Amino acid sequence: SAPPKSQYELYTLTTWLLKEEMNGTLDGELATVLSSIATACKQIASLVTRAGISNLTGLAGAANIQGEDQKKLDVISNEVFCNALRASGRTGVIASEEEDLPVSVEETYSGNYVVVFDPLDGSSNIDAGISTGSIFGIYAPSEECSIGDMDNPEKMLENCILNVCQPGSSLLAAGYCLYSSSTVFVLTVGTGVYGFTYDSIVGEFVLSHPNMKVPESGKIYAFNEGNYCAWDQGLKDYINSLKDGSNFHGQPYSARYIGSLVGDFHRTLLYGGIYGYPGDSKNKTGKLRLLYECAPMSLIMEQAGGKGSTGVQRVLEVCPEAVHQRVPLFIGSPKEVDYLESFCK
Ligand code: P6P
Repeated sequence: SAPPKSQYELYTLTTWLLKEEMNGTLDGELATVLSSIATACKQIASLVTRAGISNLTGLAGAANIQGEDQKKLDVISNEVFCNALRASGRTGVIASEEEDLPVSVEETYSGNYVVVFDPLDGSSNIDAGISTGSIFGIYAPSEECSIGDMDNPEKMLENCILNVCQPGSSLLAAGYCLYSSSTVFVLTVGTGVYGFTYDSIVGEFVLSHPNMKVPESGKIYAFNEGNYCAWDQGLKDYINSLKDGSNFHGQPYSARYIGSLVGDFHRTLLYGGIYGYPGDSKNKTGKLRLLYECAPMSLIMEQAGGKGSTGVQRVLEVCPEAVHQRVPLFIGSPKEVDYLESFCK
């Protein structure tokens, strides 16, 4: 019979990765990449928590390719992620919201994984101490093209772009780390969704949310209604039906909007409902980036029994044509996303 459970047994992220590896559902090299990402998130959690007392709030004085003013912690978090991925020795190419172009990693000696990430999403909330998060996705290197050799930089860049521009359906793993009232690392490797809460005393992510499943339906919607006037009529009708109760629930929804995708997503995953960032008359494809925001979050939501849609198609089926391509995103409980799509057809 199984030995009595020790009161001191700690089920950490490391334990979980080792068990997935032993079950044959996770390649050891990929486990190493995930472990290095978790270390980067621990470092970022500490930086974010102490931003106000270590002169790390405010702007960095530069803008990224998105034209967004970079916060100091955007730049530092990006550096933390890149350092951790290089040090893993298993990463071939990285693409970041904060990097204009994908970067090939010379230090690779095994694995050669492609990692896409938003190192600190929602950083405009930093100075106010409101939730932020890191988002990542991991692909196998593209069979069609190896990264190539250093003496042909143009060809190498082209191959790097081809390696990162893969549809979300090809993701091997995806996850995020929420920096909020607690620090929670949530990931999927294709066998369901698991959440680990950071225990700063031990310095480990400890399993707190085994096999997460989004409720079939919920009563909360998260949209920035400040953009209402720029939305198309179908979307206005949809939002109005949530507010006046003329929806399939037969009663009004509650509105919650943190302005941080990771915070709004995590609440939606746990409580149900829908988060949306639609396209509008100003930006037809919306604001969120397909590669390192919408696709990883859609894989997680689908693995938890939910849906991630552009309004007209499954996010995971969209094949990126550009690294920083944007798509509209509607993500959450299956019933809410289906209902939303009925207004977008
Ligand atoms: P808005 C943060 O900048 C972000 O990318 C997401 O985290 C968040 O959900 C969204 O943009 C907020 O955008 O236009 O509502 O402020």
